[in-house]
Amino acid sequence: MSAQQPHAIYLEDYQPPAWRVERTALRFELEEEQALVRAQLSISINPEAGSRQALELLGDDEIELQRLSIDGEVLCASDYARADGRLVIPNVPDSFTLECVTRLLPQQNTALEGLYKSDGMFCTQCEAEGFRRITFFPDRPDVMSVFTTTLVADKTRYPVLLSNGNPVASGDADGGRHWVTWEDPWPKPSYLFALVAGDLALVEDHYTTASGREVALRIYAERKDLDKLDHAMVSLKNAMRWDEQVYGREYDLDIYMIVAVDFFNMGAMENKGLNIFNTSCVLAHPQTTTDAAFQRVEAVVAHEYFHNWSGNRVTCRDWFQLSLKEGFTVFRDAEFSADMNSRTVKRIEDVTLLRTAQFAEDAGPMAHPVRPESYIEISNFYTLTVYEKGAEVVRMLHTLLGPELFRKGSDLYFERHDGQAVTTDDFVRAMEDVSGRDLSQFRRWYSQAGTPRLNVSDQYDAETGCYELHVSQSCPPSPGQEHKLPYHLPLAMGLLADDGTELCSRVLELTEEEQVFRFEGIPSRPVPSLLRGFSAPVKLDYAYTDQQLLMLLRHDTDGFNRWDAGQRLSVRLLQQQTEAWCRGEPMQCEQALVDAWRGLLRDENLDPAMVAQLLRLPSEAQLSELADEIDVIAIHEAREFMRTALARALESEWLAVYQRCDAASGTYSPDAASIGLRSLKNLALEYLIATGREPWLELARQQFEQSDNMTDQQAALSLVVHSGFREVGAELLEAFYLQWQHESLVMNQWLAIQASDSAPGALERVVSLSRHPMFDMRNPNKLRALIGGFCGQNLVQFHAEDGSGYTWLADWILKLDRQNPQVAARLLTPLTRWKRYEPVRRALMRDQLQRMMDTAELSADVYEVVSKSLV
Ligand code: B3K
Ligand code: ZN
Repeated sequence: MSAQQPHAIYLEDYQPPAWRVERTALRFELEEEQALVRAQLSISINPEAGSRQALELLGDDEIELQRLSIDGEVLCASDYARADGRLVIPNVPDSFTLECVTRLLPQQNTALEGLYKSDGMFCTQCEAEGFRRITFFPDRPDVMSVFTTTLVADKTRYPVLLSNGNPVASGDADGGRHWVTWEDPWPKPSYLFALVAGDLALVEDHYTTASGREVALRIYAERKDLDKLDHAMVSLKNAMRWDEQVYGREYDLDIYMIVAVDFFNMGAMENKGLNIFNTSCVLAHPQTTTDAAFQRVEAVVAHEYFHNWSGNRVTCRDWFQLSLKEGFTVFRDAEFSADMNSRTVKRIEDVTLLRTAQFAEDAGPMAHPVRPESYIEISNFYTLTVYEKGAEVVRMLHTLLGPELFRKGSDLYFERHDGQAVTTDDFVRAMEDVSGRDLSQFRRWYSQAGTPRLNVSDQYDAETGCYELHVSQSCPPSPGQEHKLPYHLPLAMGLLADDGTELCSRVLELTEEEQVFRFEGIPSRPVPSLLRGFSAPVKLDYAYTDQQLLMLLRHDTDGFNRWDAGQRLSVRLLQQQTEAWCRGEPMQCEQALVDAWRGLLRDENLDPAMVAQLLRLPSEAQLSELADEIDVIAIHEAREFMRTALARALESEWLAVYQRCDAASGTYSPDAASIGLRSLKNLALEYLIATGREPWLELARQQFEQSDNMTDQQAALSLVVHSGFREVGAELLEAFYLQWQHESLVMNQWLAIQASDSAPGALERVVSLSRHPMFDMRNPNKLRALIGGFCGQNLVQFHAEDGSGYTWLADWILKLDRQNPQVAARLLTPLTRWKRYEPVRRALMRDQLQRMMDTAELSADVYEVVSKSLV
């Protein structure tokens, strides 16, 4: 148990800030041993606050306060109190300038929050509460200030000095140092502050906005990575154009900068005018980057750019409102990616993530509403629920209102709240105001946690031609929420005749616990295609027959539901095999499925990207989420059995498809059509390898050696490493290492592929990799590759029956917690799901949680996750 139990913060306790900070002038003296920060804050009383209060600034206990003055008068220790991350000054005038000098040790900052060093360059991460590690400030998003920042540093080591806004002055200083002053005219919360100092190279381009404003676009990285920035630049320009066309939003500064850093806790950060990116989300080159990573770069560059409006110009009142900016921005970036690539494939990928990981979160101990009611450590709430489910909630508004009204609503929201810090309620109100609709029941999506369940049954009267759908909804209890009220949701659907003809398509609105929808003039008993496009983040049950699913897989006009029909069928058959395996009975592969897949493989008119999605079996993680009680081994065995059976039964089809796609792929290009061809080609190779036959091993080896792009090379590598061909796997790993040892991001993949290898001896392998020079425990990307790869992608081995995987993870968490609590808490996720497993593993997982709980001095981050998991 930690010495001092961290306490929770509640949404209902929100109070407007007592003080405002109109202007903030910062001066950073960056040195090798330390950084000195002088902050001058123009503070005045907030007329909107209830009553006058003492001035309270937030500042981490670790920072050294060197001097504090008010209007030039230095304060002595008795003039203020400093404790528990706060600095309280009781006697201050109504309006004054506070000056504060702090001393920091960025070189020792391993938490990567606040000011820290990444590979010799200074950089910052302030969201959510990093600014208080730099200086004392009302570090909360509803205090918005105009920032001016001066950076002073050695000119040779740090020729590039960047901060938010525009550079307004610069010059040389004594001792080989230089300085630059940046001014950001837009008031912003402290979480959007950023600085970078380093020896960086850049690519530069420019963009002319719709209204004719010229914007310089600069992407900075280490010199060796200069050839990997083109894709990010193209993506940025596409995103800028798209936001003008689709949302009418223009960029508002003269410069837009992105900086790539290797040590970063998450993907990227939308600091005003100066985005800081994890290298993994910005660098891209055909030879070193996979298609998936190319698409991720495009999506993340767009996401951070879109935040300039949904997040920066209009920001969050408090951190409970995080989904206001994140849910909306994820919805925006998903639509952007859908427009740039294949809409259906993007939707399938997003829904798969939601169903696999967000549904699991919703069913676990950390379940929380899209707008949480309380938190201990806000970093733990940058979750799939806030981001992905939050985006689904915005998507439902889009569906309910239709595109025109939704656009009117977003226009009103941006106009009404420009320059303000607001709430999810304000967002919904804008949608209500333009549509005249009452969305009060819809707001439950923000306040109730858990994944709702829809139960659908139907009735058909052949004489009257009347068809009825009976829909009931419910939502399971979640921590602190025993009973849920019914949701308001759009249920997009269609009716198909037996031969696949579409009889009608509609969006039904659900508001009641039980509802009946009637359709007249239906000539014969139809097959319903339900929840088209995944119109709401729910689980839907309807007693489809296998025949009906096969018909939908062939004929549904909704591409998403075609895929979903196939998934439902695969899930059903896999669940049957899992049960057979548990009973010790032989497993079987349904001939109807083989025939349906053969049809898809032989149809050359289908979109390869879509076929690749249709022929992918649901993952072990997704099957686990769907299980009543997770039996990791049974799921693995059933899936392997099915994969091998489908591989062997369709061997000649897989080969034909492999050859067809290979012949059709020209030189590498990351466009949607080429990506689709590669994805089907590599899926075919996966099944060929799964036959266990030697010729296909040679085919994979050839692809590994001859391909001109990382997508194909890495696919071949991982297929061989994860196959029974152990010796060749080891050989390819070695060759890959020798080829790419100087590319850190490629080496992360090399670590992840090995970590997710489920063959016996996996724990020994990851233990030895953790001592490999390529691994660096201070770098979150390496941690995610190795520890995340083992615990999240290697389910059979992580869940080894002796509990060794759990102990290994807990050991890591305890070690990492002292270094980087945020990453430690995140890596802990697999253990939080302990209640879902069978009794033996359940107990072993719980033991490790308890062991962590009994450890003195856990960070608030890890404490919150562990303590909530043990309830
Ligand atoms: N807003 C940042 C996330 C910050 C996470 C802080 N722990 C990236 C994004 O969502 O765009
Ligand atoms: Zn975001």
